[in-house]
Amino acid sequence: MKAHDGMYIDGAWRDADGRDAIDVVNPADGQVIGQVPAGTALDVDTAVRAARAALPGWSATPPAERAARLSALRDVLVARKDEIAETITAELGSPLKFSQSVHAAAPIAVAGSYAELAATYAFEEKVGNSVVHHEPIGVVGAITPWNYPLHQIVAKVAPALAAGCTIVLKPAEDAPLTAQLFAEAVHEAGVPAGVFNLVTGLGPVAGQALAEHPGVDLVSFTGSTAVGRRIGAAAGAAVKRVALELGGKSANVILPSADLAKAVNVGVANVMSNSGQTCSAWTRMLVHRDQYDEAVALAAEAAAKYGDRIGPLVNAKQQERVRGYIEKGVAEGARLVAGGPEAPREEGFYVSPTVFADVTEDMTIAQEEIFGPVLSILRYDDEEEALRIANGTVYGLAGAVWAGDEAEAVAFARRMDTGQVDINGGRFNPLAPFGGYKQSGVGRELGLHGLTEYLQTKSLQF
Ligand code: TXE
Repeated sequence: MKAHDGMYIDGAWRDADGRDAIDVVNPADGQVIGQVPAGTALDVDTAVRAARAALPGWSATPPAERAARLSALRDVLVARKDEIAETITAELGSPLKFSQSVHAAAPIAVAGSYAELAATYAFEEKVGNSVVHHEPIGVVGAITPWNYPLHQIVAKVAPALAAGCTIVLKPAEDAPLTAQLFAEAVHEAGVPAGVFNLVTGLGPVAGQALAEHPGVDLVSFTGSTAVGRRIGAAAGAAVKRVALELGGKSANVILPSADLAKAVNVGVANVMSNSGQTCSAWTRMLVHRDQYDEAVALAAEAAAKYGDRIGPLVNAKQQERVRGYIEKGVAEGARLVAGGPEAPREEGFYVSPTVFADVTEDMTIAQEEIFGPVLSILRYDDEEEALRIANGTVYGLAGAVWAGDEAEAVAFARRMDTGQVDINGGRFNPLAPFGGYKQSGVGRELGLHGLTEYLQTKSLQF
């Protein structure tokens, strides 16, 4: 795999201050496939200064020209789609088909949507005797995770560019090659020097330096709740804007009138997709008591079909973490009906697709984010109990409702404390806002709501 040994700062690849390197490992076989520099606080500072210097020019660039750069970026991503998919498969271990159809395709749709929004959004609007200007917030510090490595980057960088902000990105240490490829794409798209900058490095070093840099006006973070909490606290102390996209423990509520087999099969696929490393995954399936045994049998069968076809987890630490949760589920009395803590292969960081039945609300596996291919199936007696269980975690990122009648599902969804609900399956929509209720986060990504995260308003009174 091609790797740059510098940082992309001010429009060029430059030597890093940091002398240490980060090994990039293919989790499917544990082989080192490249190295990137581990940035220091000085690397971050250089990048933030470049972003600040570029801010007056980019924020004054007409939205139509910003839209043209975003459109060019989308075209470069389309042209390099195969390379993107191969790089993500090498870093993340995801099956190539999934890398093509999801990891590479979703960011293309998102970049395209912001090219359009930049061109059409009313950056000035008349309100009574005032004109309200929507101005860029300034320099954005973006910190992204590895689970959807390109999508998470584009979901921050595209709206920031559309808004007229400049950016310093610190991507996840597990997937830096995808970030380097993205920096090449930004360059190829003709985005001016300094508008987008990349510093690879470790979270507690480069990530923390970026989050705490006084030259950063908005920190946009996606990752663990523990780190998000710290970043939020630091931003609060500095009175600076923050957007946090954190964990989830989403409920898949199957109402008695639903097509049970479809709801269970799609539900299992949702959890196993990307080896369960999806913050919005429907990891708790809620089934009515009368249909419970049938649902468990269907889910066990569906999970067993996955066999060893799913990809590995991203690294040994995540594999250990997920195994630990599976062991805890067994110890707390849940019934294993598919999979288990053992890996289906000797090589690579795999975990078998796992399904637990007889899961009760109080169990750890029903409350905490596992971030692996593990589904918990819970029983409910009536709709009120289903709702109480669905809303009974600290999270509120996503969810699903299935019913024979769409209106019935929508009525239930309205009462869920969560940021996004798929009705009878749902489909990805790059224009729909995505983000959390409760401890799943602060702020929204994608679409118009994602754009306004990067804007601040000024009113002129006449
Ligand atoms: O996350 P981290 P990890 C959850 C999921 C997973 C767990 C741990 O449950 O099992 O988090 O994953 C940077 N200051 N999610 O350890 O550490 C880090 O370098 C500033 C949910 O990978 O939060 C990376 O770029 N930045 C999730 C990013 O934060 C710091 C996606 C995320 O890494 C930092 C990923 C610090 N002190 C994990 N420490 C989702 N919401 O989709 C780390 N980072």
